[in-house]
Amino acid sequence: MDKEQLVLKLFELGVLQFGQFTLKSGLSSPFYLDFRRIIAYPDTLRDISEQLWKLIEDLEFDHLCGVPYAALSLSSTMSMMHGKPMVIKRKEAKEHGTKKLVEGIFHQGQKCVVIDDVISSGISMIETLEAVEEAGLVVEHVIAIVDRMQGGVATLEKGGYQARSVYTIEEILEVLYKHNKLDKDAHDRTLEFIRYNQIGYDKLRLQRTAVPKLSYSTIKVNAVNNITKRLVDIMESKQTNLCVSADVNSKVELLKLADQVGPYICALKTHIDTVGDFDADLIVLLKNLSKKHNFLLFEDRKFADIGHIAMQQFTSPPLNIADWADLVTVHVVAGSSSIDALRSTGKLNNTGLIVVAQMSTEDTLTSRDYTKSALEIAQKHQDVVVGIVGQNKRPRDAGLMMLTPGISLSETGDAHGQVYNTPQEAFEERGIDIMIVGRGIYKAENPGAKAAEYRQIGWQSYLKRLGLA
Ligand code: S5P
Repeated sequence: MDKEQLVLKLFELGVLQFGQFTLKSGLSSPFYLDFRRIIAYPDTLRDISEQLWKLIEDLEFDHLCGVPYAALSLSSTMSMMHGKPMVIKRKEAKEHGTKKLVEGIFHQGQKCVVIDDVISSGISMIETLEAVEEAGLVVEHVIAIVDRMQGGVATLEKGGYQARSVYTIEEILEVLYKHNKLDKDAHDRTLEFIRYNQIGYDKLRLQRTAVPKLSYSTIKVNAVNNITKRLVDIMESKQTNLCVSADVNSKVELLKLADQVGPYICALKTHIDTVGDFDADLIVLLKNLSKKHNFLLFEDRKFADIGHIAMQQFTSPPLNIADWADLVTVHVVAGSSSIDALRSTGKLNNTGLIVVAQMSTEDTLTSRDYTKSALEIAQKHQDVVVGIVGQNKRPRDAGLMMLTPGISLSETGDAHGQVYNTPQEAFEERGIDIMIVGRGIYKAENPGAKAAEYRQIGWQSYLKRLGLA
C-alpha cells in the first residue's frame, strides 16, 4: 500500500478524525489523531510500520524504542519484521526491584531509534529520550508517523536529534481534500489551528524547567523548621543568598576568612575535619564571628552511614558537631532511617539538616530516581530538614530551600570532576535559593571583596527572577 492509500485507510479506520475535540491541555482542536486504534487492524499496523521502517533503513543503529503506549505496537512490529531488537521505556519506574526505567538487553553506547506516533510539542518524545539516554543508550534519530507541524520537530532538532516523519499533517490534509474526504472549510480550519498553536522550543523549555518564583518570604511562611526562618531572616536583612565554602586547612586561615567574608554571607560552610589544628577554641571563635556578622555555621559533614553510626558522628568528640553547627549535610543513601536516627539524638532543635539530593560532579551517581527519592525523604522530614543540596530539581514543598554548589563567575570546572555554572544562570534559570561558593572566593586575592561581588550578583539575580530588578 502506498503512502496515499494508507492515508485513506487511516481515515476510514477512524485514526484521522476531524470535527471538534478537547485536547488534554483543555484546548479545543479541529482534528484528532488516534493511532491507538491501529492495534485493532493488524494489516494497517504492518503497513504503517513498514512506512516507518523506510525512514530509518539507511541508518546504523542497534535498538528500537517506542514511546509508550501508542508507539509500542509500532516498535514491536518493526522489530519483528526486520529482526531489530527493541527496548521498552516504562511509564513509571517499578516500585520494587530494580527500579529500571528502560527494559531490554543493551550495552552502554549502543544506538537507539526512538519512535512515536505523532510529534506535536515534542514533550513526550523528550521524556522518553531522557530516560533512554540516562540508561546509557545513544539517540541520534527520532521518527514518527505524523508531524503535527506545531514546533516539535524544531524543538527536537535544537536538542540535537534528527527527526523524520512519514507524513506532515499538511500532506495528510492534501490527500484527504483531494479525495473529497474533507471539505475546504475543515481543511483550512485545521491549517489555521496549526498556525496559531505553535509550541516553540523556548515556551516548552520554560514549561519544563518552570522556575518557581518563590520568594524567601514565601519559603519562610511555608517552613516548618525554625532554623529555616532564622536563615531567611538573615538573608533578607543582609540581602544575601551567598554561602561561602571555607575549605581552608588551618584555624588561622579559617578565622581570617570568616571575618573577611562574614558581612556578605548568610552561612559559612566548613569541612571541619580538614582543619589540621582543630580544637574546641576554634569553635568558640567561629561562634563569636557568626554572632558578630550574623551568619549560620554550616558543617558539610555529609553523613552517609547507617543511622547508628551517623548518630555518633554527629554527637561525638572531638568535633561535637551537634553542639555548634546550625546546619549539617546528610546523604540519604542509607534511606530515611538516617534522618530518624539523627532525630533520635534529641539534638536537632538547634541544628537543621540539609539533604544531599543531587551532586555537582560530571560523573555523579545521583540519578534522576535517586534525586527524586532524596527529595521525597527531605519532604517527609520537614520538621528537621531545612533544605536540599541540588542542581536543578527543587523540592515540591515551598518550605524547603535549595542550596547549590558548583558556582563560579570565572571557571567552568576543576581537574577533579567539579562542574561550575554562573550565579546568574543558577538563580534565574534553575531557581536555586542559596549559592555555595568555595574556591571562587577563598582563592581570590581579596576574599572579602570577592564575596561582596558574588553577594551583589546573587541578590540581583534573585530579584530578577522575581521580576523585581
Ligand atoms: O554536589 C556537591 C555538594 C557539595 S556540598 N558539590 C560540591 O561541590 N559540594 C561542596 O561545595 C564541596 O564539598 C565544596 O565544599 C563546595 C564547592 O567548592 P568549590 O571550591 O568547587 O566552589
